[in-house]
Amino acid sequence: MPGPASTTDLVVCTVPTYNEAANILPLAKELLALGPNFRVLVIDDHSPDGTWKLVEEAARSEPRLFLLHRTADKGRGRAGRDGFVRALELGATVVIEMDADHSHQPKYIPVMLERLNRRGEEVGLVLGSRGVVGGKDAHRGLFRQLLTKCANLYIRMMLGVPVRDCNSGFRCWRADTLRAIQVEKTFSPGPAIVQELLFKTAQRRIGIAEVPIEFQNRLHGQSTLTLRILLQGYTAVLKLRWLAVTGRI
Ligand SMILES: Nc1nc2c(ncn2[C@@H]2O[C@H](COP(=O)(O)OP(=O)(O)OP(=O)(O)O)[C@@H](O)[C@H]2O)c(=O)[nH]1
Ligand SMILES: [Mg+2]
Repeated sequence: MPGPASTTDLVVCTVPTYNEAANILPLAKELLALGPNFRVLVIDDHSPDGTWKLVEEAARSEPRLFLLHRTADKGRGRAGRDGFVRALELGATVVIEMDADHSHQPKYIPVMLERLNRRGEEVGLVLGSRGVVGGKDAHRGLFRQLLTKCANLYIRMMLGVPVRDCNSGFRCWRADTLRAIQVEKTFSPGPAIVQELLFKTAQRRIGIAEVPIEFQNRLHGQSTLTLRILLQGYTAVLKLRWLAVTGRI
């Protein structure tokens, strides 16, 4: 069933942060400028660089900016889960999920919303995708691009999800989709939340569309991606397959 027009959606942009002090406020400003129906929810895991303090301070004079300051149970996946739950509590009809480091450019959000709400199509999730015609990962080194390609191939084979960019953390969710996949029960503690939610959406046969995006390198700060996290990602996908085979998800 097509959703309401994008102009009537309450769009909550969820942005998990860990040491993103140089990135977060300019990004929040850009997101809020997309329209009066936009809210920004920053989910910070008590960043040592004080990201949460900057957001807390800015939120005092900006009623459309919200902070979820987490001090326990840290991790990208847990922060993402709590962010989705809070976004639904805020009354979101559409939830955007994106990184704070300017890799995901706000200019694509209206395009993603248009795709989500296109008449006559049943789409419950739109991915900002590097894997479809027009999508680009050009600013990344060859090695990182190769890693992404291998990971995509592996995930598509293991999970059978019908999309080209299984690693995209730039996504536009219909609130009903998040409720249907019981987002509050998300169990991935780390970045594998991206694949867990994608898999659960595909399992329920909810329509998934991809719009091309040009992925940018992070503007400021350091990546949280390590070899350990990368390997954990591969085992997390195996675990998802196993849980599905044994009928537990
Ligand atoms: N709240 C919270 N956010 C996190 C955590 N780890 C990463 N993030 C945020 O999640 C987003 C993605 O993390 P990145 O470090 O950019 O990881 P990546 O995009 O795989 O790696 P790069 O492309 O190299 O930047 C960023 O906005 C981070 O600040 C965490 O433990 N808690
Ligand atoms: Mg990043």
